[in-house]
Amino acid sequence: MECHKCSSNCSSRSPGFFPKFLRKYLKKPLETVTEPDKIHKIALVGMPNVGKSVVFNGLTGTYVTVSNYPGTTVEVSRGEARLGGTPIAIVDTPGMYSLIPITEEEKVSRDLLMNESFDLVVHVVDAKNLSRMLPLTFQLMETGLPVLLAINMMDEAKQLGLDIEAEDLETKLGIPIVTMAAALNQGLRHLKARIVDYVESRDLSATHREGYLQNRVSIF
Ligand SMILES: Nc1nc2c(ncn2[C@@H]2O[C@H](COP(=O)(O)OP(=O)(O)OP(=O)(O)O)[C@@H](O)[C@H]2O)c(=O)[nH]1
Ligand SMILES: [Mg+2]
Repeated sequence: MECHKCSSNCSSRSPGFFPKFLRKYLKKPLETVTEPDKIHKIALVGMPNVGKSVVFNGLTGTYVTVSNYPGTTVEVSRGEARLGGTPIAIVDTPGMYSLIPITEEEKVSRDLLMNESFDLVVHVVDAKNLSRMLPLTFQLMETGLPVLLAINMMDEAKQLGLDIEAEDLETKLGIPIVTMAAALNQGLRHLKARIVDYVESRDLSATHREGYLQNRVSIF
């Protein structure tokens, strides 16, 4: 329909006029914008097949989006958890062996850690192969990232007769440690409690963030 045939008197309206039936589309993005700094954000990182996605599902439930990391075909899952009343954004990163990337997945995980500001990085490891996995914990810590170590697959480690002295390790490493068997829903509540404890201690997060920002330049 040509404009002059329209029954509406458009010319008398201000330039900001927007048809009523379209206003909901105009308003929606503005209303849903949240300030990123107001929500705590954590990343799940670790080698492939250690149980990151099982932990992610245990933390987030149904509020999940999966999308390709920009410019890649690598999928990154994002979700939100409400832990003890605290909303926390959670990112499930692709498996990586080292912060010095070889594969595209590792590069995506490294970029995520470098480009997004996380209040906490949960390093998920396989209890059966702890000594092979701890070097990545050290790399993450050296970068200044705030790290929590989640020692997963404790059920299989126990079957093999492996005994992990988590409290001793926690004292030695100086970071929070949780033991769990995510697939059996064991240790998940403890993990949630420690995540909340950690992200709510803002001073600690700020200190870690400062160290992180200083160190990231020297390592990368
Ligand atoms: N026995 C046992 N199996 C587990 C546990 N947690 C995860 N798994 C299993 O380990 C396998 C890998 O789990 P995922 O969550 O896909 O591992 P991931 O770290 O996300 O792997 P990538 O995405 O490839 O890096 C699955 O078959 C899980 O069911 C656990 O605590 N105990
Ligand atoms: Mg996964």
